[in-house]
Amino acid sequence: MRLVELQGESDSVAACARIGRGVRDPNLRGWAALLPPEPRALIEGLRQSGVAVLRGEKGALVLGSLSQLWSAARSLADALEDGRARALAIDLQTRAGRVEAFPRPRWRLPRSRLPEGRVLLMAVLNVTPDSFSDGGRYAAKDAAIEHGLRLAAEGADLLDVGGESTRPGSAPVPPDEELGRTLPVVRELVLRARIPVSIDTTKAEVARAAIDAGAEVVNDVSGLRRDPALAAAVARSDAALCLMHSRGTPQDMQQRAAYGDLLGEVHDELLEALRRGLEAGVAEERIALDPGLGFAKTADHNWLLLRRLRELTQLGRPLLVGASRKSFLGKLSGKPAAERLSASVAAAAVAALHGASLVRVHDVAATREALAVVDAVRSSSS
Ligand code: HH2
Repeated sequence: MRLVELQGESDSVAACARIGRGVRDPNLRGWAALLPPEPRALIEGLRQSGVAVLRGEKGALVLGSLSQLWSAARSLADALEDGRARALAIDLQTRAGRVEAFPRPRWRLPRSRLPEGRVLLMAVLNVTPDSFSDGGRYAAKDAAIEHGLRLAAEGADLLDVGGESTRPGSAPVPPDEELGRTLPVVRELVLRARIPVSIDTTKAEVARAAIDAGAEVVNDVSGLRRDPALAAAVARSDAALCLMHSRGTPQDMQQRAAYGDLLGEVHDELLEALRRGLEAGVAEERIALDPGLGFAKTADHNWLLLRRLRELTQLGRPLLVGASRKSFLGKLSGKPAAERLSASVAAAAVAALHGASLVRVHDVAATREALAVVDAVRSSSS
């Protein structure tokens, strides 16, 4: 079961195909629940409660506003006798409530309290020789610390320190080298930056040392797929965790950018990542999720994820989105990474408007100004 937002013809036709309808209606719009064909009691109950139901061979599409879907599911959650039907009704009610919920769910960090009521900025600090946009600029410890302090002064809410580039085709870095790059920077910024520090790593060894040095967040671009010891290392501490969607490794991820149903597959794989974290003992309130723009995604996949990002809020966790300076933005303008500021700021604003709780950016001051506009628009009242 999953909620989908039908914004245009292609969404409508794809949703009809998903439920196995012979005739595909291009004119369906708004929110819809994609349900399995059984149990019929649930689908019949929803129909009787007044929402529109379309059936197909493989499932049913239940159309209505989020509040209509929520109310219909809530009445059925009380009334249905069949256990599976009731569980699906509760799931539908929960998901519709999550998409509507504002403020968005909190992300709990061990010591710092993140500001509430606005979209937050995670600033990128790559202590690497080869990152795609700033590789080599902050590879020396002092330059990295100085840059981190500047990003904090510009208004970042978190600093994400990385010691291994994850750009497509990048070579893996041994843990001791990654530690040598990041640990002195994490240690110093924890003392001086006055905002929480995150470690961007897929390795338990690096995460453990960074947490011991005071990092409050572990940002794992593999979504707990790469190092089986990472989840337990985070669970043993009280650190927060960001789980990003990707497939394969940076070496082969772009060959894996093939989806039959992009939103559905990213949703399901993020849910699996969330479950891996929960099963290892990380508290749900400490986990944020990220669709992973540019990771096992083509440019078209990234645009579609940005357009329909709101659907991922049904997972009930804060969403972090990183579009900053990525190559899909350069494809539009033909500009190199260092000249993608306007496009990056626009993408951050779109993500914020479509449900992101945090954006991961290189350019803090400019993004901050743009997000103030988004927050003002969103909180305006009639
Ligand atoms: N993108 C990059 C790295 N880490 N983490 C999250 N959660 N989300 C992202 O989108 C994300 C990320 C890639 O960007 P960058 O760090 O600038 O480059 P590189 O991997 O080359 O160091």
